[in-house]
Amino acid sequence: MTKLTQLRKDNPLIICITNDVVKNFTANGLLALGASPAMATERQEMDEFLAYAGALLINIGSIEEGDKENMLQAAAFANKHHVPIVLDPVACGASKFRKDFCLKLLNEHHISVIRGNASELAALTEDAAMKGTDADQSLSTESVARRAYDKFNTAIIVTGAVDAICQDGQIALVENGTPLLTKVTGGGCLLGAVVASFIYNETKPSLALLTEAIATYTIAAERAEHSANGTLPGHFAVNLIDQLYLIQQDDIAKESRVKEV
Ligand code: ATP
Ligand code: TZP
Ligand code: MG
Ligand code: MG
Repeated sequence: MTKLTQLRKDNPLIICITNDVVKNFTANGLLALGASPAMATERQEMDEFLAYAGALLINIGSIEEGDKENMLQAAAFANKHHVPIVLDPVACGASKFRKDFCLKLLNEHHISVIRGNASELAALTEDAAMKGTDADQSLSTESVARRAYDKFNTAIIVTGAVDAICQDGQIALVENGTPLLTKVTGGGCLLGAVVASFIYNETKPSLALLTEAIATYTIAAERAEHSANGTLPGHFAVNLIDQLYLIQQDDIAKESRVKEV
C-alpha cells in the first residue's frame, strides 16, 4: 500500500504551529487530504499532544519574540517522542531575527525536513538576502537543495517551478505544479503541512516518500487549475482543497513528472 492510502486509513494527528495568515487554509487542506490537523501552540500542553501526534510542523511565517519559546519547547517534545518535524523557514532571508531563530532551532533539535522556496533555503545556507516571503525565481532549486543538504544533513525540499528534493545525497525533481500556487497565500505553507502529513511516524523519510508528498500536492494543484474557473486565484484555492480530497493513488502514478538526477 502506498502512503496516501495508508494516511487516509490512519488519519494521523498533525500539530501545526503555523502563521496567522494560513491557519484556516492549512487545516482545511489537511482535513481534505485525510489527516487530522491541530493548530496547537502552547508549550504547557505540547508534551501531551506530541505523545500521540504523527508529525509536527513549525512554520515561522508570523513569528514574534513570544512565540520562540513555544516553538523550541514543541521541537524538544517532538524529539523526545520521536515525532518528525517539518520546518518552513518563511522569509528567513528577510531579517536576522528570523534567520537566527531558524539556525538555533536547527542547531538544538533534530528537524526531519526543511521545506522552503529557493530564496529561503539560500539565505539559511549561505547569507543570501531576500525581500518579504517571495522567492527569487532565478535561483536553481536543485543546486540550492544540494548545498542546503550538505550544510544541514537532513532532508531538504526547495520549491519553485521545479521542486527539488534532496535526501541521503540523492536528488529528485518534481515538474508538476502551477504558478497559480504563488497567487494564493499559503500555497507553500499548505505544502509544508502536507509533507508533515505524509511523513507521520517517520523521523527519516525516504526520498520516495517525500517525492510522493510533493507529487500528490502539485498534481492536485494542476487538477484544481483545470477545474471550474480554476485559473482565477479565488476559485483555484477552493478547487485545491477539493482536489486534495479527490486525488487517488492511481492519479499520482499516471500524472507525476519526476526525474531522479
Ligand atoms: P513564496 O513565499 O515565494 O510564495 P512559497 O513558500 O509559497 O514561496 P513556493 O515556492 O511558491 O513556496 O511553492 C509552493 C508550491 O508552488 C510548490 O508546490 C511549487 O511546486 C509551486 N510553484 C511555485 N512556483 C511555481 C511555478 N512557477 N510553476 C509551477 N509551480 C510552482
Ligand atoms: N505573511 C507572513 S506569512 C505569509 C504572509 C503573506 C504567508 C506566506 O505563505 P506562502 O505559502 O509562503 O506563500
Ligand atoms: Mg507561495
Ligand atoms: Mg512560504
